[in-house]
Amino acid sequence: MPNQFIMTQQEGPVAILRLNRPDVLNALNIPLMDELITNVEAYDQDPGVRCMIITGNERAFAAGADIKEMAEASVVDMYERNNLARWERIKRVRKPIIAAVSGFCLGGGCELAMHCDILIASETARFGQPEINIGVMPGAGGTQRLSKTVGKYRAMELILTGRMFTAAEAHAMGLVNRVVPVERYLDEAIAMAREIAERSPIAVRVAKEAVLRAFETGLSDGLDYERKLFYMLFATEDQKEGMKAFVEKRKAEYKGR
Ligand code: DAK
Repeated sequence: MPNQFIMTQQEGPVAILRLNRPDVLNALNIPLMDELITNVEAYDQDPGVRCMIITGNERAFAAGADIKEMAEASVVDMYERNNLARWERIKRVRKPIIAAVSGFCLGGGCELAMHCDILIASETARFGQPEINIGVMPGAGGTQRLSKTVGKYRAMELILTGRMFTAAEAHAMGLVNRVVPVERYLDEAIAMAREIAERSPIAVRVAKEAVLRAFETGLSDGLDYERKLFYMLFATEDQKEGMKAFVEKRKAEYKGR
């Protein structure tokens, strides 16, 4: 079925997914989320793709979940929609995802960006978890991921006041990797995605898994997990190729095996 709310584009090993409901600042309704997930999962399976970018437009990455879709919902409606299952599927993607953020990145939009692995922001990006202003609270991991990223006290202030914060603030708090002029935020994300795509795809996926494990477990278990994955990589052709290429002073050619 053709996409309605997601535009996709592939540049070599980099897949770009653009949220596309500009009239409502890319508010994340269920059809958009379903399309996003279908496309992300397809790219995750596609051996020609090594890194993904999720982006919006200059005015908005996404201004949150679609408030109009939720406004009249009952608790049973929310339960039956089972939205969390959708977010869980994004969490399970194994290839790296970069969020290229400009404009509003609010509520579920900010949570979507935090589901990604690296955040590149334009100077005009505005982040926030404003759910408190409409009588609710973050529901797609915001209270947990923001707290783990920026610390308890900053997260409390941002979630309890719902105020927006700038890209510079987000960078200072460690939520954003780089802030660049608005003309360059997507190019910067593509450049970084290309850099990642040159590495061994299997080592990249396994390293992502190991880093994410740090958010789920204690240090000893995490170190144990890391060690096993590290040993596992010695069963790959890419490990042999990477180390051989270093010794032979040439560029490695990784196959993801
Ligand atoms: N939902 C629906 N429509 C939205 C929207 C949103 N989140 N944000 C903006 N729009 C629409 C506006 O209604 C307006 O539509 P029309 O009136 O033209 O039809 C259009 O986009 C342009 O917006 P504005 O006219 O308001 O533009 P401004 O520049 O004046 O203001 C703004 C921009 C971003 C400050 C403002 O639009 C705003 O405050 N938007 C709402 C931001 C917000 O509260 N975001 C949080 C939503 S709650 C869950 C997982 C996640 C979530 C929930 C459940 N589960 C797993 C169960 C997440 C919840 C949320 O994100």
